[in-house]
Amino acid sequence: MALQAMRNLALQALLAAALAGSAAGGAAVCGDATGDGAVTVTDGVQALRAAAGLSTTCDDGCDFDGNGTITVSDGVNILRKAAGISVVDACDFTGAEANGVVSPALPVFGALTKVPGVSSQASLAAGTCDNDGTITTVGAGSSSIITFSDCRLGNAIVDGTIGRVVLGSGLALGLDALKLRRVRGGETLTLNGTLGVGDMQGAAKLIDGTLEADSPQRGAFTIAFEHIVLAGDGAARQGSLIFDLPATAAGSIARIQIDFANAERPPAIVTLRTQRIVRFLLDRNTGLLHRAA
Ligand SMILES: [Ca+2]
Repeated sequence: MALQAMRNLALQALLAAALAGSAAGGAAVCGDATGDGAVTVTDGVQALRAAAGLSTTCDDGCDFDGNGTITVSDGVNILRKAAGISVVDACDFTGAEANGVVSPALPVFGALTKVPGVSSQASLAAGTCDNDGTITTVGAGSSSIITFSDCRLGNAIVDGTIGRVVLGSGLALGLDALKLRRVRGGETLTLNGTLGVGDMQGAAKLIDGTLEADSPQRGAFTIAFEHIVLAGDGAARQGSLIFDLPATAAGSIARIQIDFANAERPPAIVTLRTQRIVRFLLDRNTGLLHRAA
């Protein structure tokens, strides 16, 4: 009886630890398809569904051997883990980490299109948010200040200011503590720095410059805009967005480069601190990276 009681206590402690981990949104667990922090038969079934091409809750946690695809073998190994059988797990959570860096930053394009002279489309240039938040523009002509307050733009809430100065060849935009908060997930990013905006054919604009980014999860890093062509509809159609994460930043990722081109799913190259390269494709609708096949 005493032994059984001790086993029960140990089990409870393990369960409490697992629950605490998931509640804090902590480290992902290899084999955990449902995201509850534990690995059960349900997770194995979800992986087998993914392997069969059926709807599933799977993400990186289902690719048990970390080879980039979810197969029957992954599902079987997750079932083995759920049964308490010793198996080697090698999930690669680079995708989740890369999305933590990229997805809170992409809404900056939505904010830029609200600056007079950046987007020529009246519907985009009009100072309206998708919620009750506000965009206020003070000044006009050669210089103005655009202030965002609790303004939902697509997947993010935007707060802070963008200063705008007309130069001979275009605009200079100064981002002053522009805060982006992703609605789903709640990650935040604060941006400071200057971007140059030049005119191109039609309604398109050319954006160059480097911003200082700061996030509670990552620390400080930079985001470089290299000849990014912003189409009239606010979509990036050419150029590169490069995230440089110094050694002081948290995580295993050193650099992320998204090459926009005209592709519906632009390629993103993630370089880990180990020099290993992992390739992704960006889903423009969700702003999320998915592992390239
Ligand atoms: Ca696999």
